[in-house]
Amino acid sequence: MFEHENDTIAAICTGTGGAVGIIRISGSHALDAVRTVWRGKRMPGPEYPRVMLYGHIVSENGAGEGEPSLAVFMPGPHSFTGEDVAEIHCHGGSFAARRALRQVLQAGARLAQNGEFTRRAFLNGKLDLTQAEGVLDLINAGSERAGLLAERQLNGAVGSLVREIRAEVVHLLSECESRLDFSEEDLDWMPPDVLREKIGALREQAGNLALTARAGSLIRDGVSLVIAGPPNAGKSSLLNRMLGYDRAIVTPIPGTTRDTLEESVSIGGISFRVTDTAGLREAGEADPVEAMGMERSQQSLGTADIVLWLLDASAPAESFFAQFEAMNRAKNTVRGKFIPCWNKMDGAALSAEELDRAYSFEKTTNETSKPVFEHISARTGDSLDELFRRLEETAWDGLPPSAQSGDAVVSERHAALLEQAANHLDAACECIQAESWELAGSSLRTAAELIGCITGETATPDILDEIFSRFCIGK
Ligand SMILES: Nc1nc2c(ncn2[C@@H]2O[C@H](COP(=O)(O)OP(=O)(O)O)[C@@H](O)[C@H]2O)c(=O)[nH]1
Ligand SMILES: [Mg+2]
Repeated sequence: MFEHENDTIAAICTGTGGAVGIIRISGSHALDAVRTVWRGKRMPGPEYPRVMLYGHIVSENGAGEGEPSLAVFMPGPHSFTGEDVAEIHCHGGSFAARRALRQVLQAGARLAQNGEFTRRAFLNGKLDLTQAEGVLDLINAGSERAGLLAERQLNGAVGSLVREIRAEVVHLLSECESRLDFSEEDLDWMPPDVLREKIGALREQAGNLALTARAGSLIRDGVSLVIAGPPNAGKSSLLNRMLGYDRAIVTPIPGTTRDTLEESVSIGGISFRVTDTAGLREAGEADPVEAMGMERSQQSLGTADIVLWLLDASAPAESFFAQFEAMNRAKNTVRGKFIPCWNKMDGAALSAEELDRAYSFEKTTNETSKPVFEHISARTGDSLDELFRRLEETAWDGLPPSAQSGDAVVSERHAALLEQAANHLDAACECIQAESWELAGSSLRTAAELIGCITGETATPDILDEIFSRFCIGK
C-alpha cells in the first residue's frame, strides 16, 4: 500500500466549507510543485523558510493570473513530516481548493492517503506512535477533558513511560542472555531472586498502566447511570434535580414515567448519561404501555455502568420488606455497580440509621457484604452532594490514582499490548525459578516486542496501516 514512500504527496488539509482552504504538500519535490503552480514577487524557497508569501496561483490554462493566495515553504527536517513541506492557502469552499490541488497533482505530486502526513512524521522520528494516535484523539476529542488527555499523549507522556518500561525489560533480557552466552565463566550475575523481583515490579507497572485505559474511556465516553426503583420513589424528581430543570414529568401517581428518558449530566468532570426509568412493580398493576416501559427499565439495568436504586423512606414501614425484596431481585440482574439510596428523607418517620437497620433485620438474601445506603431528598436537594461524590467515586472505582490524575492514560490498543506483555513477564518469572534461562529470555523478548508496538519501535506495517487508516486525508 505504501510502496511509494518517497513520493511527494499532497492533499487539502482543511475541511470543506471553511473560509480558507489549505493544500499541504510534503516530499522532496514539494518546492518544485509549489513553484510550478504559484507565482509571487518573492518565491517560496530556502531564502524564505517558514515565511508566508503573497502571490497568486497560476491559472489552469496558463493564461494570466489565477486567484490571489499565500504560500509557505518549510524545509525538512524542521517540518511536521520531517520532509520538505509547502502549503498554499487559498479561498475556501469546495471549488478553489480542489482546483489548486488538481494543479499541484498535475505538477507531479500524488494524492496523500489517510493519515499519510502523520505516518511520515512517525517514520521520520518526529512522533512516536502514541503521539500520532494523540493527534487523532485530539481531532476526535468531544470535551475539554478528553482534549487535555489527547494533548498529554501528544506531548509524549504515555510514550516516555512505555519506553522506560521497555528499556528495563531489555536490560533484564540481557541479564538472562548473558547466562547463556557465558555459562562457564564466573560473571557477576544478578541473583535469580532479584531478577524475578525486578520483573515482578515491571509486570505490576505494565498492569497498572493497562488499567488506565478504563480512565480514558471514562473521560472520553462517560458512564451510563440508571435511576431505578419502585414507582413513586422519586426517580424522575431526582433526574430533574440533577439536570437543574424539569425534564421528566413528576406526579404522585405511580406509573407516571412510562418510557426510559436519557439525559447527560457532568459530575466531577465525568459525563454521566442518566436514564430515568419506569418504576418496576408487579405486572398485574401496570397497563400494557407501562408494562413495555418496565421491560425497557429491566433491560437498562443489565447494561448500565452504575445503577442507582431509590427506596421510598417516607412509605409506611410495612412496605419496607417488599421494597428490599424488589431491590434484591433487581440487583441480581445488574452487571455494573449498584448504589442503594433512600429518597424522601424529608418525609421519613425513621432516621437514616434506623432505615439501614431495618434492612439488616429484614434482608432477604445471604449477602456477604452489606450494602451502603445513601440518604437523600430529591425534593429539598438534601445530601445530593454526598450522592454525587459517591457517584464520582464509583465511576473511578478500581482505577489507580495515577489514572485519575490523567497524567498518562493509555488507549485500548496500548492496554491490550501491555496485558499481553504482563503475561509474558509472568512466564519469564516462572522460567527463571526453574532456571530455564533460554525460555525466560524468549518470554522477555516477546514482552519487549509487544511493548515496543505501543510506541511503534517494533510495529509492523500492517499495524501502521490499521492505525493511520483511521485518520482523514490531509492529516
Ligand atoms: N417528600 C418528598 N416527596 C418526593 C421526593 N421526591 C419525590 N417526591 C414526590 O413523590 C412523587 C413521585 O415522584 P416521581 O419523581 O414522579 O417518582 P417516580 O415515579 O419514581 O419517577 C411526587 O409527588 C414527588 O413530588 C422527596 O424527596 N421528598
Ligand atoms: Mg417517574
